[in-house]
Amino acid sequence: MTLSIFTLTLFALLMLSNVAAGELPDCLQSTIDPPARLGRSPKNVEVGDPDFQYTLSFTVRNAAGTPILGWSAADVTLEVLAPCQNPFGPLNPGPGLVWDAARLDRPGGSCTGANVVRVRLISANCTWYLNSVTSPDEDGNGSVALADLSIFQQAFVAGGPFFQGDLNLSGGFPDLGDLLFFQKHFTAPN
Ligand SMILES: [Ca+2]
Repeated sequence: MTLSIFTLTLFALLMLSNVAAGELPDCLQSTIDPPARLGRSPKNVEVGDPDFQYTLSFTVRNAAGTPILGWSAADVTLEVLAPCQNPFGPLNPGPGLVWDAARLDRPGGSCTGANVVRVRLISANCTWYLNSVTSPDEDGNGSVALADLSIFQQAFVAGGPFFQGDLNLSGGFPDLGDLLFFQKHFTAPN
């Protein structure tokens, strides 16, 4: 009987340790989407159409690449760092580890530079960096205005830089989709 209880206890402990090991976040498997660039806009909510709103999501995965559901949003932070205009942070995601349209309803601007965006998974001591920020508020003054259109237009005509021209984060050269994206933010109510 004693041996049986001991065996059961040992078995239970082994099962627990397996579950715990399976639920450890893996820094190499966890991902950010979109992976290359953060988008933000002072009109992100006012646009009112998910097709033209910036969001960012984070997926915590274990070593097997399986998403770990229900991870605490308090354990994940997003920061925009200098020299980007209007750096903010740390900013936690909402449910499902998504920085939704409201969370990214922030003054611009657009900028590039090594490691200007930092995402951290605090408990695992993991850090991810993105190297550019895109915004229809190109100049970062808090409004989407003609001065921003001028900056976008130059990137549109020149075919880059992407952080100023690829407003819809499609990853391609600036095109009519990006112009429409700008238009939506330009015309959205304040
Ligand atoms: Ca502006």
